[in-house]
Amino acid sequence: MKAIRFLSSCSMILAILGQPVSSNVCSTVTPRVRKDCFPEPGASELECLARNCCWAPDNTPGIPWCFQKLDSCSVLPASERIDCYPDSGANKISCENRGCHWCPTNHTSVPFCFYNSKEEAECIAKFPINKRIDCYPQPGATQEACEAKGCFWCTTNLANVPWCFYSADGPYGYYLKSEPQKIAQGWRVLLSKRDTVTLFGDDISPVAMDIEYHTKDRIRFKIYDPSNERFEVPLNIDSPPFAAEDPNYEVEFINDAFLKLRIIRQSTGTVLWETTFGGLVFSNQFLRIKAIIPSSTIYGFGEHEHSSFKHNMNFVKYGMFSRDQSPAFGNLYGVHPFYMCIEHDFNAHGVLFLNSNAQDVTLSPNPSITFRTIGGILDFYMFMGPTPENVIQQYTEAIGRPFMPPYWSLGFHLSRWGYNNLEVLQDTLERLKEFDVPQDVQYGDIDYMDRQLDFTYDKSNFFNLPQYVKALKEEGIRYVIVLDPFVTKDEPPGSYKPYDLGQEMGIWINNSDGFTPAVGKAWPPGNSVFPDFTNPLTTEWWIQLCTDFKKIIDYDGIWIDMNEPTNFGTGQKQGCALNNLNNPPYVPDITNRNLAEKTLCPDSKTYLGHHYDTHSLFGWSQAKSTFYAVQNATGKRGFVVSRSTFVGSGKYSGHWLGDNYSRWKDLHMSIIGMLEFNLFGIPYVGADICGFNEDTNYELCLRWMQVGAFYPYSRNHNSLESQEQDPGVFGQKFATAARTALLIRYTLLPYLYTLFYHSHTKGSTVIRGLMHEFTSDPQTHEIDKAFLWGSSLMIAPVLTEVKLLNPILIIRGGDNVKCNLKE
Ligand code: MIG
Repeated sequence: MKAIRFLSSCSMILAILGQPVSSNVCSTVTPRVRKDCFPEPGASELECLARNCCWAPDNTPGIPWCFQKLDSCSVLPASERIDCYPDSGANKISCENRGCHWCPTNHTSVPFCFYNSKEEAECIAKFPINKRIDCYPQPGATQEACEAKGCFWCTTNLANVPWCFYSADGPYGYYLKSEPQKIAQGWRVLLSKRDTVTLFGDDISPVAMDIEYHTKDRIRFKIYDPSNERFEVPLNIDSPPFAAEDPNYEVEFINDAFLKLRIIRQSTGTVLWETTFGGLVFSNQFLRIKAIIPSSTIYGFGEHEHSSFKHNMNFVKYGMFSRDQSPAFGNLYGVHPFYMCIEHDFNAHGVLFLNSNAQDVTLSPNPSITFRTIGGILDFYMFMGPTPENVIQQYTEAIGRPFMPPYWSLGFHLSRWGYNNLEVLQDTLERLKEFDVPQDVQYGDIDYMDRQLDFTYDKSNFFNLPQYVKALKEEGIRYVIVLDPFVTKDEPPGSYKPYDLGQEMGIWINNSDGFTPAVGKAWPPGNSVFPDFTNPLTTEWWIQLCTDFKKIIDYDGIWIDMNEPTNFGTGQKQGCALNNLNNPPYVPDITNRNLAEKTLCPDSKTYLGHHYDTHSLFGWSQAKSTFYAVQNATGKRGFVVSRSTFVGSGKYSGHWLGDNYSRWKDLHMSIIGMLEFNLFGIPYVGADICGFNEDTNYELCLRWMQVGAFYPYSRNHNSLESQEQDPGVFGQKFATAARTALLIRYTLLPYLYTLFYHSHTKGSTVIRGLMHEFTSDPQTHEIDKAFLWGSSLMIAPVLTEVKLLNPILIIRGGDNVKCNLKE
């Protein structure tokens, strides 16, 4: 075992002062990059301008009307720039690390690296931005409130640099309480809090940090409360009894004026992670840790819609808390606090932050990453790679290897919400057959159900569904049913077994009292209760229902939806009480900063703890139960796709990227989403081909069929109100083109199946970015419009509209109703 080394360090501060300035760049700030300057309610133009911010109303929800002046290059005429880098060696990175603006021009006489105001220059001189530790993470900071906490106030035009802060070099945060102690798996360190600054009170001290040398390529470091148990994610990653020998990493503790932890790649000396404990916060409902990382080439964090695979590190903040949310900027259905980083010499490593509480992460250009969560512990795992594939293999070794999908599930799947009756479903499948479009799987969405009640079917509109499913199966087409997690409590007693049995078994999520069921509202008539899949009894209940239903509809797999879990209101019917779980002092940067919105109150009780802690685990725990239920019911390998996922879900389910839009942009985003889920250990992934929300069109849908033919999970799915978009509906020409693309897929299925086998046995990705295979070529690092199947096949699709030479407008139906736009 390597000893922890104790080193000392020193740092230099540089600063230059300048002159006052003023200007207005508001019109150059695009709505998307606006940074809120008036987070509290009731902004008016006058009050906004008084803050020296820009005012521009915008109808898009979530876009601030009052925002900071951010376009730092044009804030000032170039001649008025205040030089920030009179010494030599300025470049974008060195300049921005100093906290200044980097805007090269054609005139060498004006500074390229500069301050925009005297105030900024003075602030940065005293408090370099990379030494600022946010002292007011919640919105609405004012100078008074800031200074009352004992923190410094100093505004800047730079995006997301804290205005209220303390200094990384000051006597803050935690210090070493006693010499590190050896434990069997590594080291234990006790840290004590200095009581100079508290952000939200309730700070825990001392805290313990364990550093466990799990394998040669996996190290864990966790900070926890040694005297009280706190919530921990029940993932059970193997923790070997003794420290691994000859690890590929080293750990350094630097007990200088500022206590630091470093994790270093043994072979190269690269510092992969550096934390200064002056910035550590470990209070009951706010935990924060910041790490300096070795490069800004990072990938991962989810579930979000990212506009590029390689992250923008320019102070981007991502919230994570599972939410029923169509892809948009914000927290989506699943939670994956995992990233992969490519170092300067092209080695790769990965980091998991194993925490299920509502959280957000900020990526800063230093480069650094700040993690903030409102519960649990700070539990990190690092995977040493050194190739991107090795990183994911090591990651899935820890969290669980992906399930082995049945061969049939690699074929083409067809779905929609709103066939509404069996005839429409039959007609749709008939035209696929007529045009010889291959199809292996058909779905039943909630419209097959009787009044959207799980484990029923609509006996009038889908009268012959059981027989039809049997007939499909004779033709080799599998059938997958959707199931929602909510169960109505308002059917006549004795008439709806899912409720009656669940009630008898006591398996619902409860209110805060721990025994009355939490009641919300969802699709089924009446009000609904929510099964608690963290309770092992719930799995028994679910297996029984799924097995019973298999005798009625002979399904082959289960599609689990709405499992964030979704509730149509905000919290239970009666609302959420005022308490510290429902109203924590800090709410991470999640949509509308509301933990109960579209779900249950955080103080609801599940078997494993409060919903506050377990909310984002719902989809994961349900996927696990459903996987066993499908195996039990079908006696086969098991096929589950889940909307909500968490770290480790890939062991039990695949995933589709949710309710996307029939827009060209979404076609590109689907590739990024798939690449990310391959990093998350969920390689069986795809987006709704042709787009879910809104009407698609001929060209978009055709291109999407062509790209979708190479999704690991290839399913065309559509929403209730949208025009039909199956590959038969646009007529012969379209169908032939779709068939051609799908036949390439079918020809390659043995290769795809082998890739899944490797993912299941070794944890490899199935589709991967070009950077996985050509890591040492930095040009590949940003490529996200093309992707690879394994190591040997590149797909470089058309993702933009070219207005097909002979554009065809389809109204509805087959060839007979198309008309040529030019005619
Ligand atoms: O409130 O089951 O993401 O794929 O078609 C909508 C109906 C519920 C959301 C899913 C979508 C599905 C739809 N569901």
